[in-house]
Amino acid sequence: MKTPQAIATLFFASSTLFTLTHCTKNMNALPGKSTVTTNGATTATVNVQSLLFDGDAALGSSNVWKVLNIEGTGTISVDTDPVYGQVWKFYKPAGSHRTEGHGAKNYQAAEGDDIYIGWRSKLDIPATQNTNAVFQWKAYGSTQPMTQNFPIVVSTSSSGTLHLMHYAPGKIGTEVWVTPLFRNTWNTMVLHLKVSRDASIGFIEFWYNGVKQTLVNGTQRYPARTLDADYCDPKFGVYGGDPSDITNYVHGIKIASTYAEAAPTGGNNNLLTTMYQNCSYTGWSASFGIGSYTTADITAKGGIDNDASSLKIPAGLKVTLYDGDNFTGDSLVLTADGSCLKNNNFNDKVSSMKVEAN
Ligand SMILES: [Ca+2]
Ligand SMILES: [Ca+2]
Repeated sequence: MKTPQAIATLFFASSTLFTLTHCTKNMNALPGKSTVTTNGATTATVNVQSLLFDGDAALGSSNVWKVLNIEGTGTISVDTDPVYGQVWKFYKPAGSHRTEGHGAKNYQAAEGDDIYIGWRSKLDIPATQNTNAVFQWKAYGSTQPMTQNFPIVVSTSSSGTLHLMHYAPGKIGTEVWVTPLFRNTWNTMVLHLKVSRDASIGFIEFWYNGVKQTLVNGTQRYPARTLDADYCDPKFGVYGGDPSDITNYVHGIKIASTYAEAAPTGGNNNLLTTMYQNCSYTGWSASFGIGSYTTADITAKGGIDNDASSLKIPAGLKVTLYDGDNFTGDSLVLTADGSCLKNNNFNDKVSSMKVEAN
């Protein structure tokens, strides 16, 4: 009973073709093909897609969430994003404690399952506002003991980071992974879980913006107990961060048995700032991700010392320009496009630069 939303399509070797819709509940939705016998006569090749749950906002709240958890005056609504269309908008006002959607409707992970949970998120939040969670893998039920409560959490910290936490029995937290918090821009995440109450069987893997991450143990797989109490469900939104107005936009929620089907496509935020020779973004150009760049580094990427006159800076980045090499001399901080550095008394001066998460 673990794959109620699995979709299986049968491709028959003969000319017969039909779609199986209501007979999938006892099937393992493993990817790939297998041969089945129907009525003891027809042999077919089954191509089972591995999408287990689709949390698309366009499907409507009643088809995605089991329960809406709002403590205070928050709202869960559907917003229109210029790139992604309909997205979930979880708004938690200052003074409220929780605005979360408890998924996943018609889906339940079971002991031994191997699943990928993918989504993209954009957080409108003060830079150093800690939260209890912007994503939870939350335990429910009372037949079996509740020892972890929330085995896996993604949350923000007061030091301006986004981190992935695992809570072992006794609610002993470990920061499994951490990155500077990129606010007001889309970031994609995929959790790969081996779902188990046995810590020697269960594990966590994690992709951020399309890149599989090295975790706190120095490898890309963190062994852990990933199932607590009777069952665990994913929750999205905002929990905690009570002093602040916080909005978490979430899109592309999927649970699947392969990375490829769970991972949000496109729009990965490998954020780059681009420097141009002339005002209004013309002439030579050179692009830079997060990092520190000396004159030699700028030259190596196609820039020219003392020549830059405009910069494109996407939301989520802060750029500090320096007149001197090695981050010395006069400096200028920009957090948005600079169409002509003459306006900032910084034309044809840039000799080194730092690009940071904003
Ligand atoms: Ca110039
Ligand atoms: Ca200079």
